[in-house]
Amino acid sequence: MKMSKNFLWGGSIAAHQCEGAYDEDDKGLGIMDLVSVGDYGKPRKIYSKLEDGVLYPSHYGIDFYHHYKEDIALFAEMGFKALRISIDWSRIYPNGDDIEPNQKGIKFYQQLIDELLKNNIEPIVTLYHFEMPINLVKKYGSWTNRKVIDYYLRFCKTMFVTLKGKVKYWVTFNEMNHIDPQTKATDIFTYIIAGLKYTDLDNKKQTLATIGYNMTLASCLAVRLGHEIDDNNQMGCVFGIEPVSPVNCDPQNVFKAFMQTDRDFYQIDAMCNGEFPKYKIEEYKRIGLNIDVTDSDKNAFKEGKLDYLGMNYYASSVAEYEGSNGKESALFGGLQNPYLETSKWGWTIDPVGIRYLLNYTYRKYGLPIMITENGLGAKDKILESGEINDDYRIDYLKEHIEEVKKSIELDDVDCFGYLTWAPIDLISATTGQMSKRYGFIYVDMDDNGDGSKKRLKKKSFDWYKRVIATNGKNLDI
Ligand code: BGP
Repeated sequence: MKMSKNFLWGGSIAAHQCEGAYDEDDKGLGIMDLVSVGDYGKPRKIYSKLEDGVLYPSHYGIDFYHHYKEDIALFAEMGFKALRISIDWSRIYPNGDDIEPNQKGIKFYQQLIDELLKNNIEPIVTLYHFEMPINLVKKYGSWTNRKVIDYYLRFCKTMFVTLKGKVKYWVTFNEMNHIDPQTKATDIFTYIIAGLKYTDLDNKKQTLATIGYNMTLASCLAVRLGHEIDDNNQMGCVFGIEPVSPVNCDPQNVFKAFMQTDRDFYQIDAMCNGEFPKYKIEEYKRIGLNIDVTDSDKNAFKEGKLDYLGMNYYASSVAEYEGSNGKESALFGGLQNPYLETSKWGWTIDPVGIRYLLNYTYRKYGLPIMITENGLGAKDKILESGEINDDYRIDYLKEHIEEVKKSIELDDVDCFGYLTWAPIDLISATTGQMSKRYGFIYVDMDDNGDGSKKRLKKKSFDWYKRVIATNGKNLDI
């Protein structure tokens, strides 16, 4: 297959990591507004209410709320065909259960989308990127409660109607998939997904299973609704997945690796195959968990199938095995691969993994796939000349794009877009740091939120511009 001339080159950002302005224009408090900055290897601290003297990076982000025109102009200068943004639910329904939406929040996103369209950039809109009004957690228990699905659909409907005819590509959820009752859960992952700390949960396994089910169901209902409101809508969901290798060819280890790679695919199965997978229901039963699949849920799975899949890819890992004492991989658990390098934050760099996943997923579902996130978090240095030579980032992206191209041109995977995380430096989701930088554009701010907020082009800026201009043909530094 040839690379389409309409291939969507661009980048991805998320509201809580870039907007700032956390209490402007009647925005409500969102779950990430209560999480502090972490440090290398140390998790972010999660608070139950705002406390004086604590630094909450979502409160300032990179002030995209007031800089979006300038930032979009820079993306346009790079030739972006697409930008994935997220809509912060707590700007639209500050408490989540409000009857009427907040018009000021709506206006902001209308202007943002108009600005993208004016610059010929296709907006790709995520409806839930770790951004839930905290009130829904406190009052209803978050996704453990089916009422929250109704509030989510109310929010989705508002956005589908508001942006009808302007937005075609929707993402129902970003990475709902890191909370499985069978694997080691962490506070930060359950919190960013559902606003709940793992260690605080009663009946942990059942709660995780219920959340996983309810969010999957919510996605299917949103897909159905999106199609009802506009049949031009292309409905997708984004998963953060990684290939897991066996430590050796002992069949037990090979099997473990398969099961760990496949861990989160039950949700994708549910969203693509028209029913919640029986193997998962049976697995839950065996470990004493119960999921109530009602007749109306069954219809939702049947009628809410995805049009495309979004894939976030950063790293791969090695399956844990009996007696393993290898170095833990820093991302979704598992072990580090001794054949591969890691980033400064311990994420294993494995370009071939992206080809593996593209093939695996495409052959399983036959749906078009967009790479919705891929990138390298690194420390950048401004030289005295003012230049920022981020060759390491160019190398990472180049090696991954090469594998994406092979997937399309040699393996015939229908991959229709590649979005980097993130085209501009912003707050890290897992650490809250500003110094974990991903962008082509440097933002002059430090981990304390201090700095001029000035935007500077890194070396990778011109590189990516050329990649886009040549539709991926010229990847040379
Ligand atoms: C993905 C999230 C993004 C982003 C990215 C990088 O899982 O969807 O929001 O943050 O990971 O992670 P981090 O910011 O922790 O380096």
